[in-house]
Amino acid sequence: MVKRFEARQSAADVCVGGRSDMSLEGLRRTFREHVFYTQGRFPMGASRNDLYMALAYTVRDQLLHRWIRTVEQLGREDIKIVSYLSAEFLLGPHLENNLINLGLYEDVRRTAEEEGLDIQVLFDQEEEPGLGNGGLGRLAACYLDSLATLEIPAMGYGIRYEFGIFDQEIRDGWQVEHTDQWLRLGNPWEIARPEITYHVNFGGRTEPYEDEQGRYRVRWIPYRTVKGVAYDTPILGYRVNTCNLLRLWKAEAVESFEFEAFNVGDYYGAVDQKIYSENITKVLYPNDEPIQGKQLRLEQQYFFVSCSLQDMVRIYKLLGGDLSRFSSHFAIQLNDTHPAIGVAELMRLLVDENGMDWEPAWEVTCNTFGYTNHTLLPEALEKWPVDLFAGLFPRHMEIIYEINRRFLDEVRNRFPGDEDRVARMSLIDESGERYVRMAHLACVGSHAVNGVAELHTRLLKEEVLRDFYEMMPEKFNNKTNGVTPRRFVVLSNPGLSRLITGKIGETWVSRPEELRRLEKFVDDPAFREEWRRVKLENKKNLARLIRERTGIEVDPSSMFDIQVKRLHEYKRQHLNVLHIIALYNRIKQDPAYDVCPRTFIFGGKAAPGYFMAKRIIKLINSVADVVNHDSDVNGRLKVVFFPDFNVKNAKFIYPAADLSEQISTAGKEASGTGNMKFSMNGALTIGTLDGANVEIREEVGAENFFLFGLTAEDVTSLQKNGYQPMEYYRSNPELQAVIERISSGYFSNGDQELFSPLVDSLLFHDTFMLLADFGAYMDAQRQVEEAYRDQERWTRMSILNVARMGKFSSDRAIREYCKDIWKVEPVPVTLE
Ligand code: GLG
Repeated sequence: MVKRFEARQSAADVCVGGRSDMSLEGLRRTFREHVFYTQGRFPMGASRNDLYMALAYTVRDQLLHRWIRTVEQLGREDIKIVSYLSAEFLLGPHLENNLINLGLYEDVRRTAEEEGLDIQVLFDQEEEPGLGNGGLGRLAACYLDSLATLEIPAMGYGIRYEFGIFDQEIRDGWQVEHTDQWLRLGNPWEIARPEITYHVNFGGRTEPYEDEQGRYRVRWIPYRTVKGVAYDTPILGYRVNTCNLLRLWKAEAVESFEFEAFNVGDYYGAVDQKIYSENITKVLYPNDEPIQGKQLRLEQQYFFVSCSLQDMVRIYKLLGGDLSRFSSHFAIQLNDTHPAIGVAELMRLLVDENGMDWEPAWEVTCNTFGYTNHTLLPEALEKWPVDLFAGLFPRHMEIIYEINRRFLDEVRNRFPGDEDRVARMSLIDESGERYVRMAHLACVGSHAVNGVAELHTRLLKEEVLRDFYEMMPEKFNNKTNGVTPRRFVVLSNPGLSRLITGKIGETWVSRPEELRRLEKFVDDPAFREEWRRVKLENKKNLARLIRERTGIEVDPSSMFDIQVKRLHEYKRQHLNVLHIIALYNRIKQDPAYDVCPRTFIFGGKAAPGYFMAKRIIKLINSVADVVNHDSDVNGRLKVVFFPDFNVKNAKFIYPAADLSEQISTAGKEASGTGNMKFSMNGALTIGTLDGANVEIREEVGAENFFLFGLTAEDVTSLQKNGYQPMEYYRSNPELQAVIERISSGYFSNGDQELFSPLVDSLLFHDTFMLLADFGAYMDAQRQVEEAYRDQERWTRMSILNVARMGKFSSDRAIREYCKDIWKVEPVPVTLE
């Protein structure tokens, strides 16, 4: 603080002609300096990693000036800051993205070339920070990109997992997991802030006391304390100076505390504590759904939430802010219920630690938080056993009981005599073993609750959160997801980006609504020709990568039919497989059958403990083995399971797709975001009326979308009336033949057991109604084939998809959050 003035001066000094010099000469000099002074190598002795690190530092130097200026802005009292709390941030590699946002891509590529380096090789060297499972974590990353691009002062808060999502290997057709060691070679994108630390408490008991004014107070006497250390990553916006902060917390031991309180003279005991403490941020839980009852997971959640809230309170107090006005300085968004314990923690900080009375503290809390729900699956609603919760957080448990007592009074007031409703809405589930319901806590403690697609929000209001909607309809709103066109078009699909920019200029990158201007070129045959050429190039690139990673040869002129996403029964990768087998059967029956040549590409990770999902991976690979080597098929169909799908290799996958598979059971996928990434890259969608598919279809036009299947309403009523998968099976001979192929052991060297769990589940339960949708899916695939055979028609549809996808930019989504929920405005950053 004291040094502020001097520091600012020296920042300016450093930036003139120093490492922030953006000229080619300056970049080259900085790069060489980093090879020597940072990596400690002569150019001759530098490894590929040394060169990558030096380049990363060269680019980071360009960010720092912007970053420091932005952080200074965050320290202004008169602005409002968005705080995005998320247990996951699936960022993907930084280097290429930062080059694009800085506008330095070409210069740096050329400079590297002059130094004799292939920049792609250096991009490849970067380990991606896989600090998320899938859509939810990647959404958080897209939102950080958009917040910075829209010049919104914002911070992301999360966990610095030492091991992110596991690396997936496919061995003998099965998924094998390997630890993700992303920090092994160092992380040039983060700056450790060992001075910014907080203590986080666990366990113990509470104790009432009287404060100086004679007021009743409670203090928490914890059993154990862990230290959180801040690690900061700069998040630069596209072609702006705003460079926001992602602050991730690492857990460390509070050594002195351990020695004094518990382990006097017991050195090994103290080391035990160290290991225990550090465990908290060791590894990301590799589940797409909440992990019920795992203490460490709950500790992770509280750990990062407590550090983050303490950080905000500290920042606010530094500014001289009065805590009763906290919500005018911070808008906190809860990304799902993972950080929902923040509601109780902010109350504790305000009431216990800062002497506020309950009512004003509650008002501040509700005005501060917004809650985004990401799921409709009832089993995915997070709840914690009361015993576990109270054991770890005795004070929070009391606070939650008090919140609940007051809240249920209101419910009783509004709905007198309706004790069923009271039980349904309670923050505590008392129907059997007692649980804390995190979604209820989040709803009650927030001023805004949103779903992530129109259909999803409607179903939240009608089903999952219906009671809450009836009582406080004003809180509910929809925020359809979006994805950043910087990473998912500009970075991933340079060919298409060039083609588009050549036609309509480059403003579409920050204003994708302008893509509409492409529509007028749809009748231009030369443009369509170019469009196809770009797609073919992308397919060739992916074909090369597939050969490298799997050894499978695929034909880039065949239709690339792609499904990449987490493996989950509701996403129905196995419905896709049923279609493949049906086509295969037709060929086997008549080798002259005129099938449209297709390459089916799958990718995605299964939760390590998810038996069925892993079996589906095995099935895909087993079908691939047979189909790819059958001489009757003769290469017309190919099946590929692309291993280790992640943000890094996604950039080769979305741009190469002709067809995007979005075939979840209606009413199960909250939104989906992969659906958007495909369509923005010119793939056509075959999909159900689920999640954001509904809105994508509305935007691109029903005639440019292959729709099939049950609606969410159909699914519900079928379920109610007792769904019988067998009926569908009996009435469809093609379906019977497909199932027979699998259960006969045809794909498993005669082993009839291997896939029987899958087959039995389909025939006797079929929770996700594959059999009910099979016929409609086959018909829709037939239409796909017809359309694809007419390449001119297909290209038109593809162009229109891209032209009409503007709505699904995360910039649009973030603008809506800013206006409706956070009430924040852009604050442009100047570099003096
Ligand atoms: C969830 C949902 C997705 C959604 C994503 C982001 O399942 O449908 O697109 O969040 O809102 N767990 C997820 O990935």
